[in-house]
Amino acid sequence: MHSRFLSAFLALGALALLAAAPVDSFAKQQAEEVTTQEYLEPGADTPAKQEAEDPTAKDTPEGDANFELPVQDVVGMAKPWQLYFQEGVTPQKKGIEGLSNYAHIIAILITVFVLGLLAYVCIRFRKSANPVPSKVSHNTLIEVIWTVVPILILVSIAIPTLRLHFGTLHNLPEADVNLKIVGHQWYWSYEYPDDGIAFDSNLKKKDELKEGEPYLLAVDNPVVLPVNKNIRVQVTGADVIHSWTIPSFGVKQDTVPGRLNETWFRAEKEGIYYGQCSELCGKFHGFMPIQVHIVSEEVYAKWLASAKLKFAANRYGTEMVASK
Ligand SMILES: [Cu+2]
Repeated sequence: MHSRFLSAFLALGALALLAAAPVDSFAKQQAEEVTTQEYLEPGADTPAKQEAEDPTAKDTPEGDANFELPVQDVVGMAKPWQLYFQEGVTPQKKGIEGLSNYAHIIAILITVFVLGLLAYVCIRFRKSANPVPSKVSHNTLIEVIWTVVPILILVSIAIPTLRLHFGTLHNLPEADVNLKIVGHQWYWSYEYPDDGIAFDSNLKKKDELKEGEPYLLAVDNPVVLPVNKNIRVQVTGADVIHSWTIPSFGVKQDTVPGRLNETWFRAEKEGIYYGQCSELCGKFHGFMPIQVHIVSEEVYAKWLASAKLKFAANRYGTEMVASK
């Protein structure tokens, strides 16, 4: 009898708690919102209020949401039977090509020199031509030469390497456009903080490809950037390490969770450029390509206006933040 009474009492209590909980948490949430708002800007209008007063204030650019990017040549893509690099269109990539050529010339000269020496020794000092071998085992001058000359060669490679590394690759000039890139398993998301645009970029499936678009390289939402402008790129990872790479730009930047890495580039030729994630990041590592359109300033302005409409739901400070 006692236990039945007790369980009925408990059930009633639980019901009361259930009924009270939502009301209580809602009231709490509202109270919190008010205090946060007041704490940030005492007496200020809420964003919702401002929008209601002036709907055309700042967030409705005059753009065409259906704006299509003009057809462009594909510049940055590997071709069948291609030798050497993909075409370089940034100062970094040109510097990398120059350094690579220089190091290769030195390597070829050394290889030819050593091969010549070996051939000379084999022929000149063969048994029939040189029956009594020399007993010389030390020659100070030669030893100094074969120590000093390689040091000089290495220094002559190190100097342009360091100049390229600190002078071009990591010496950020003043940025015209900022681009934030987040690597996800397995897609990229891009943010244009200057313009409040944010969107995801996913691989196009085979049946989504337009004519001529390469499978495993084409994406649904490509990155669009202006030609001859300094683009500051900040990258981070959402889950594991990825690497944002465009061979034609000479850019390969690891996206590390919890870290903001930075690089820059200035593309000097309009066109379409492809790249791929270059850090093994899981089972769909090969399915998160990168597509960049380098366009004229006028096209870029039109694209920006259209992107603000197209990706309006991802706008900064509103839904995008709230949904995370
Ligand atoms: Cu990846």
